[in-house]
Amino acid sequence: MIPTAPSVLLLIPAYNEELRIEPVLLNYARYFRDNYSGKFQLKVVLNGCRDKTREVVDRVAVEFPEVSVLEFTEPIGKGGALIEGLKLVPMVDLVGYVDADGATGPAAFLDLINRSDEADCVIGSRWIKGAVLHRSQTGRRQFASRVFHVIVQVLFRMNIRDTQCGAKVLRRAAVERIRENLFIADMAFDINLLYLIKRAKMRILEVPTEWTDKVGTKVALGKTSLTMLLSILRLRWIYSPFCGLRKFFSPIENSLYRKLNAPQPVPALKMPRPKKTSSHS
Ligand SMILES: Nc1nc2c(ncn2[C@@H]2O[C@H](COP(=O)(O)OP(=O)(O)O)[C@@H](O)[C@H]2O)c(=O)[nH]1
Ligand SMILES: [Mg+2]
Repeated sequence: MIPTAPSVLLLIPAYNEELRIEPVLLNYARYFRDNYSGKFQLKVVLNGCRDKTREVVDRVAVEFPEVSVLEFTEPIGKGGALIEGLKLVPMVDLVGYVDADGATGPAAFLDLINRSDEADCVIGSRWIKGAVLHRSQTGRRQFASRVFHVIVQVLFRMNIRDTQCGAKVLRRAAVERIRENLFIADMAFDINLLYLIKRAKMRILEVPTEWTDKVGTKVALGKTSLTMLLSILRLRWIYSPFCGLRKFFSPIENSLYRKLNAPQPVPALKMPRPKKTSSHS
């Protein structure tokens, strides 16, 4: 236990998670009460759930007031939910996020917090030495994720082994520097976040993590992969010298998002773009 531990806000984006979320919330709340001396808050960010996730979270919150909910009616997606949650960052020293399915347990999340003095952003990695995978993703999912990894590396040259692990911790100052330029609302949100951190020359540390893949994924592989591809191409384009041409193509982009029935990128991407801060643009 750290004696003067930083205050932590853990965000859990959740969509139709009534069957998976309750033990996760209980585990985290109990574990952090017993093992963490700093202030710990857990905020579940919901949008458009058609099941009883809200009721489940509210029930846990009665016993554990450190658990609370932020709810939106619009289909803002996982990324959109995290963008909203990150607006709460002025209240805390560290903010992190994990999936609602418990793939990352509280001890693995605390490992990331404990390394936060070494970097602006600490991310769990399933693909570096020392990682423990209790149950891996399906073969198809692993294949799609490795293809996505190669495309991300070619487009952004970030040299991060696992951009998609759902467990990340950031310092408040890091979030405040990039927050206004986050716009990817779908599952490719992490690329948006990591790329902005790299561009701002802040440090990202990959820590081997413990991971258990869970049944009941919200990822529909084909549609989600296409949406993520569209989003990272858009991100690359925005931070390229050809950014000015985008206005001619944005109606096409927008109609593609609609066809894919995907969460629309957050429109308030602030222009002008932030000053170039790294050699790779
Ligand atoms: N708020 C919100 N959360 C979402 C949405 N889609 C997925 N999530 C959450 O994002 C997290 C990752 O989804 P998950 O199914 O675990 O993906 P996987 O681990 O990559 O298979 C889970 O906590 C989901 O509930 C969404 O549209 N809105
Ligand atoms: Mg998951």
